[in-house]
Amino acid sequence: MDVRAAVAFEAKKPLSIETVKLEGPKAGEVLIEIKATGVCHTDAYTLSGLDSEGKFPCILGHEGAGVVVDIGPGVTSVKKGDHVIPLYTPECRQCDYCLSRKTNLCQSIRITQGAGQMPDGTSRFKCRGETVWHYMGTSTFANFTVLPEIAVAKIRPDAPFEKVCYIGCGVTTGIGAVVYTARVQAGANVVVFGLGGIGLNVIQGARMVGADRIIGVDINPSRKAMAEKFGMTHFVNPKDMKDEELVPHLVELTKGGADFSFECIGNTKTMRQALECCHKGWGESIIIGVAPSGAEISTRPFQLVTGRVWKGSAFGGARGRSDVPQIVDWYMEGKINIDDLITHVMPLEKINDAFDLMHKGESIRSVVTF
Ligand code: NAD
Ligand code: AHE
Ligand code: ZN
Repeated sequence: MDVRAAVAFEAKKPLSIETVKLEGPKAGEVLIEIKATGVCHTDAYTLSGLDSEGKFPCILGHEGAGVVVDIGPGVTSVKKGDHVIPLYTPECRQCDYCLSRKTNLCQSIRITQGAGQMPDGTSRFKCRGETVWHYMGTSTFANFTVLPEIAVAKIRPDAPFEKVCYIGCGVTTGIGAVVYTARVQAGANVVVFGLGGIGLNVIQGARMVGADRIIGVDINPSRKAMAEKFGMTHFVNPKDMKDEELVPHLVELTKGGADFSFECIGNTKTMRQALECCHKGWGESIIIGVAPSGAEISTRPFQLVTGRVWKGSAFGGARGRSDVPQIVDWYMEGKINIDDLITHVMPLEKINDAFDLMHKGESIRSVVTF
């Protein structure tokens, strides 16, 4: 079939709106009509050319919501008409990783997914006769896409696509890092580096679980008001002090160090600061930000010897098919705020504006509706 998609032909170039050929679903796969998709910083990261898994031409996008319009042979968990959120972290419930119960990182299709392919090693998209690769197994910058059934979460039909698409990445990543990865306890002191589409969700997760001090760190002063609305108690702009003053200032504000810190930027320098502002003996720092391929983190090993813990979190530690429907319920029940984080809505033709707004620090989340 013909679909409308924003194609990334090469790194660092604007996306191009094209009519693309899409093959239908094979065994175990579903065809989804994408109704809305968010634009995440990770899409910009891959488009920048710094992602070792970036493969061009491709259809980016991994924060979507839509409807199942066709199913391939053997599909049992969803049917035509079901509302779904595509999962870049699938949940097969059969691989060693899923069965371990220790991680959300299902590996059943990770290799082909990282190579821009469907599980059978092929791409289903073609543009002007040329293969176009999938991205993160989701390719939501298209009005139709195919996905394995293990990579869709069935959600309630009354949830608005243009809001809950954000649960496909940013909301789940931020709130999940607090509740599933770090398991932040009530009364904890929390420091959040980066108050964008992910960090603000960390903040609302921390408030949800009853954290005490919630300190936000960002170089963009316009983030302060929004972060306060979501539960931030103190704002720190690193530009207001010398580099070496930031960590001691955060340790003082947290009365000895953070119980938990979260890095939501993707910068190796702030990753180190996030670890080092943690409390001696027990503070845990969770890396969420994606740093350029080849970048490395460093700290004095003494920081770890003296009890600080460095961890990472992908998709908030959430098991997509099991946890995403519940996060949609939290939104529908008013327990979490998504509406105020979606600062811009646009048609597919304007998708490059979403990247510009992000780079200028003017948007939290832009959502494309089809
Ligand atoms: P964003 O652009 O919306 O937000 C980034 C924020 O960091 C901005 O507010 C910016 O002003 C701030 N910032 C930049 N440099 C800074 C510095 N030196 N000190 C303090 N603040 C600084 O991005 P986002 O969509 O929130 O994504 C954040 C990061 O998380 C990206 O690296 C993205 O790739 C990554 N991410 C990871 C996962 C995961 O599963 N691990 C999921 C989604 C996004
Ligand atoms: N391809 C990149 C890694 C990118 C990355 O870390 N992705 C996160 C999700 S970011 C969503 O916005 C993730 O889920 N990682 C786990 C995984 O298996 O990819 C690179 O640097 O090679
Ligand atoms: Zn994302």
